[in-house]
Amino acid sequence: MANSNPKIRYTQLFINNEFVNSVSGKKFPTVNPATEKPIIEISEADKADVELAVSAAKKAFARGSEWRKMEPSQRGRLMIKLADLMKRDIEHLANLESLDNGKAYEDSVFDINCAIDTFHYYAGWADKIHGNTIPSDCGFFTMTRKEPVGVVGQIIPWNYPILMLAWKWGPALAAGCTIVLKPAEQTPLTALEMAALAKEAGFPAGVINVVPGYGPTAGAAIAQHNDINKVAFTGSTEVGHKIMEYAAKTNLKRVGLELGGKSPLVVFDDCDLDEAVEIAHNAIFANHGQNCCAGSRTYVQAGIYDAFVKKAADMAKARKVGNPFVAGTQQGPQVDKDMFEKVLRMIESGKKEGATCSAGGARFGTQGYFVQPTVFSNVSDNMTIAREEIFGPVQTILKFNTLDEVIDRANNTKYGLAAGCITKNIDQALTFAQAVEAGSVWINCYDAVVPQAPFGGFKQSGTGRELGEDSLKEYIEVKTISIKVQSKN
Ligand code: TXE
Repeated sequence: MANSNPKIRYTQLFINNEFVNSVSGKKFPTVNPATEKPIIEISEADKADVELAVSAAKKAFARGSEWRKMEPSQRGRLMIKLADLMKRDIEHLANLESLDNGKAYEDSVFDINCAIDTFHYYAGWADKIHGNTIPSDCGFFTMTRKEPVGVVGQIIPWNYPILMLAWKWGPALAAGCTIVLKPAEQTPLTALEMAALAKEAGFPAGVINVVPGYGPTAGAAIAQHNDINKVAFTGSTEVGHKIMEYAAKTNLKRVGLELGGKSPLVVFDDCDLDEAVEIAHNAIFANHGQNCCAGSRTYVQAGIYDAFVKKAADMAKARKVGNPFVAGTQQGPQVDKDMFEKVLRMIESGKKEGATCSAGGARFGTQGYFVQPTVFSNVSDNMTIAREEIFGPVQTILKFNTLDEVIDRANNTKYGLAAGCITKNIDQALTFAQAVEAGSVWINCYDAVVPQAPFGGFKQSGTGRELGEDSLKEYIEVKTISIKVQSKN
């Protein structure tokens, strides 16, 4: 049941299966975005704590360790156990998530169920990661072995705290890696709770370590650490550039990046208008617009443009904004003051640059980081709101005439995370799907993200893939073993 005052059990770092204070003794507050008030103080990790976490993870990965000797199927069973514990505690986890992040309680429950599905999916992989025997030249018997990359660093954002954790832990644990995870400073509560559940599930000490703290200190220490063999990062494109640089300047660790987007959703005039308006609405307003693959450029064909704008504005005006713990709330606050102010700045730029504000356009209420669901029409491609990631509840609706034209315009961005189109014409849909530069393309739907299918970006939306078999590859080294044979047969 929704409860805006859940008991917070863990506020310290989690290293080697123990909750400990940070070396410096420093703490930082985590803030409730619905009230702007601090919730509690959390131990703040920096370089010295990352050092301890990495040595615990290294020890847990050492040859002969309990984790290295564990049967692969048992790794899978531990993940199933973790998923079972999440199910047991789903209400508590959802309350912590909503308190810390501001998303509606029901949305937190949905995210946690997706996280559980992710663990189930990767649990099934644990004993199915195997190499090949290869018919090789020159009289060798050749085989490949797939081995975990070792200690991995994982830096996650605040928009889907538990879900991003599951996307990172799932493939890493299935592959047999050990983990140092830094949650976002805005939302550390559920990562610490998940650490406790991992211990209860039976993961050996050091396999999972959680170090809440800030990006330039704890995050950078992870990305620069010479004993971390891979870093997986989800966050801004700006910090993505830094992560690559840190890796380049230290040990050339493998880098997986899932970054920003400005994803086009194209609505053709043969669509069912009401259905299209609803898909486009959810594509941008879900999670308050704080979604890397949000459909943040809605391209609508000229013939239906005016009717679409009217319905989209009506739907935005009807969206229920408010207390995340009240049933029926669709939109809570933006995650923090910085994001709130960024969204309001972007709204002002839309007005200044000449777009028509068809709904919303201001703060919602007087307390908490709430923003009115906002719709801009008559948007052109060169406006700031059409080029930059807003990461807020702001729909920008652009007009187009032809398929060729809209493909060019959709691709005219540094990003390439996702794209969508709504049409009854299969040729049109497939032409668009093949031509658009994006890691995921959704036809007559949006946000169809499932554990089984890869997710990730073209261009500056990232490198590598999460979810599906592709994500596993990011946590695996392939070793080729060749044996000289006496005679070929
Ligand atoms: O991201 P940051 P912020 C986009 C979105 C948003 C903007 C800024 O447009 O408005 O980014 O958000 C850690 N070394 N996305 O400031 O800073 C940080 O502590 C190592 C898209 O929150 O990238 C946190 O854990 N780590 C996105 C994580 O990086 C560093 C989700 C994300 O924070 C670091 C979030 C450093 N130097 C924002 N600096 C998506 N792809 O879903 C920060 N961090």
